[in-house]
Order: sequence, then C-alpha cells, then structure tokens
Amino acid sequence: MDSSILNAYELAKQAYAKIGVDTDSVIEKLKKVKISINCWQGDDVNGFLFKDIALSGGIQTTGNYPGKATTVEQLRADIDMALSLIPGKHKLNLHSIYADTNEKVDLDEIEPSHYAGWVSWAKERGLGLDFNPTCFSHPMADSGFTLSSADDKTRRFWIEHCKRCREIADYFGRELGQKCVTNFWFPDGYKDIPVDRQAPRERMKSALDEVFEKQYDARYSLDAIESKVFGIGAESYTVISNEFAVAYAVEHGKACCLDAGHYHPTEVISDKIPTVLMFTDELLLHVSRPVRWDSDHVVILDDELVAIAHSLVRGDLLDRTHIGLDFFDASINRIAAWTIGTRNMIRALLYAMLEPTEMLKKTELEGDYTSRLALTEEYKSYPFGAVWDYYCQLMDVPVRENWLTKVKDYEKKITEERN
Ligand code: RNT
Ligand code: ZN
Repeated sequence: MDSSILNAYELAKQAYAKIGVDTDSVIEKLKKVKISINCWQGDDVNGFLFKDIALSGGIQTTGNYPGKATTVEQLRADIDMALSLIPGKHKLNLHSIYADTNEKVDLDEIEPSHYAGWVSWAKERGLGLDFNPTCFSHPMADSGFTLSSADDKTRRFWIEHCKRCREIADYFGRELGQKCVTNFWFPDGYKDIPVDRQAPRERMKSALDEVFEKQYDARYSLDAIESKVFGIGAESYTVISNEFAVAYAVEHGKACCLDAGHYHPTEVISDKIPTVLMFTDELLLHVSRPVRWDSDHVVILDDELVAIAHSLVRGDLLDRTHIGLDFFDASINRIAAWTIGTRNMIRALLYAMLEPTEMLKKTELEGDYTSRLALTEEYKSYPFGAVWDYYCQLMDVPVRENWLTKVKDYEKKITEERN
C-alpha cells in the first residue's frame, strides 16, 4: 500500500470519525454494492445476432471512435479490461442481441443454450448477469410498434421474444445463484399526435399480461418495466408512459426501471426512487446522463448522480435497488466510457455513505433547517477523495487517473489493431 495514500486515509478517517462516520465500515458496505454494467457501450448497441444492424426505436449512437468490439471474444476482452479498472464485483447487463452462437437464430427463436458462453464467462469471474429483450433495431419493429402493434403477426413475434427472454433470465439466475433482472423497454409510440391514445396501451397491457403469465422463481429473476416520456421518432406519444409503467408494476408485482434520461428535463429520478419504492418491492435504475435527449452521454459525477446516491443511502434502499447503467457513447474510447461511468457511480455511492445521515435526519426533524443547510454544505469539502483513493488501492485497481494509461496501452496494443 502506497504510504501517502494510507496517510491521507488515516487523516480522513479521523475527520469523519469526529462527525460519527466510521470509514472502515463504509468501505465494507460499499464492497457489497453491485453495479450492472451495460454491455452495449462496448459496440454501439450492435450485438452479434445480426451484422451491422441499423439502430432504430430512437436508439442512436453518435461517433465513430475506432476499435469497437465486433466479436464476442473482443467484447469480453474489453469488458475484462474495464473490470480490472473498476473496484468491486459487479454484474454484466446483456441485451438479447449479444447471443453467443454460430446458429442463425431470430429473436423469436433464442434459447438459453445461445447464451451458455456468457454464463461460463460470468461464472469464472464470479459476476452476475442481467438481461434485456431487444425490441428495436429489427425489421419487425420498423412500424414503430412491437408489443402494442395492431398487427397480430408483429405482436406475436415480440410476445414470443419476450417470453424467451424471461426463460433465459431464469437460466442465468439459477446458473449463477443470483437474481437476474430483465428489463422490458419498448419503443412503441407515434411521431405525430395520435387520435387514439388508449388502444395501443390496451394492447400493450394484454400483451404484457401474456408475457408475464408464466411464474418464475423470484429468487432467480425479476422483471422490470421501463417508461419513457418521448423518443426520437416518437415525439408525440409513448405507449409506456411513466404512469403506465408505475401502475403496471404496482398491480403486477413487477419492478419499475427509472432511466435518468426518460423524463422531462426538470424531473429527476432521485426524487422518484423513494416514492416508487413505497409501492413496489424492488427497483431497477438506468443511470444515465441526459443531454437534451435520452441516454448517450457517459455518467459524470454531477449533482443528480450524487442526489441519486443520497436517495439510495439515506433511504436505506440499496438492498431493494438494482443499479444499472445506460449510456452508449461512440465518440470516445469505449473502455474508458465504461470505466468513467462505473467508477463515478461507485464514487457517488461512497460520497453519500460518508455522511452522518441519522444525525442530519434528527436535525431536520427538530426543525433546525439552518444546521441542515450549514452541515450538508460543509460536508461537501470533507476529504472524500482520500477515502476513494484508499478504496481503489485496497480493491487492487488503479488509483486516481492512473487507469487511463492502462486504457491507452490497451488501445495501442489491442483495439487500434482491429481496424
Ligand atoms: C431506451 C432505453 C433502453 C435502452 C437500452 C439499450 O430509451 O433507455 O433502456 O437504452 O435497452
Ligand atoms: Zn434505459
């Protein structure tokens, strides 16, 4: 252990101890948090089932940074690289299009066996897996409607796809001995103002009922439903609005997926987290950074990320929340994107944990709002960076920006050679 990092940590530990925070036990708590890392940052949401797919459903990546993974082996090597720079044991979030198979299968034909390679990969590393049906970037989604399509053939295709995804999730959960969260997001919506706002929602509801008909063991899988306020090409109407998702999840014992980029610009998920969790057992997050539209930009350590972490920590909601990331920036090194986004999520959680929450809650309850503001502001310049550096060193990952050199080396040796 580098002695300057250790010394700085000892000083920080004393400073935090004075306000009643035990940094060693915070570190133990942080070690247990798993982040579900979005595999799709690694190849601009292409996957391996179809070659050079045209992205649709409002999913867009911008940028053409060289060296993206085009095979399962390459993607795995890149994720391994990123994981070596991120402290802790986490989960990988797969989309169905990332099947590891040489068979030509369509989305309504996928089976657990097509993902067996991922299971062994995750087992070897002690990682968990999460899953997603891919209801976009496919000819059957060209109409802009999938599960809520008025066309029987289209609707049946997607219902079958979603059912198979649930079976695969159950397989992941059982094989890995930890819950696999499956997120259901559909691009369904209209570019222009619809006449009938109800019928697509009714079709969506009954299609979902069919998808969720089969009961799976709750120890191994959990279904989540993601809403969106609008999408590119669906600016006037989105079938699964926030109200739809929350109501459906509450009524059917599902989880909501709150994506930080899916609400009106002044709405934040940090305030939705504690509210939604009053009415559902579990929650999925898609932590993202919305810049004008949806979720392309890499997560940064901004006020909302800290607010999200505060909501989870202050409300003691970490055990019921599955923290997933959702971004896909093709304009920078993709391994760096994973590393920056994931390290930031963990850093925000650490920052939030280094707070004397009970004392602050008491101050608030007593109506001492002067102290509440004074203290929370002063705590912002406590030596949180020293605890973060120590944590990285303890977990055997690069301290501070030292990870960047490793990414640059890997770029020279591996990713640049791909082009
Ligand atoms: C799209 C949703 C969805 C996707 C991923 C790739 O608006 O946020 O979660 O980003 O499934
Ligand atoms: Zn999302």
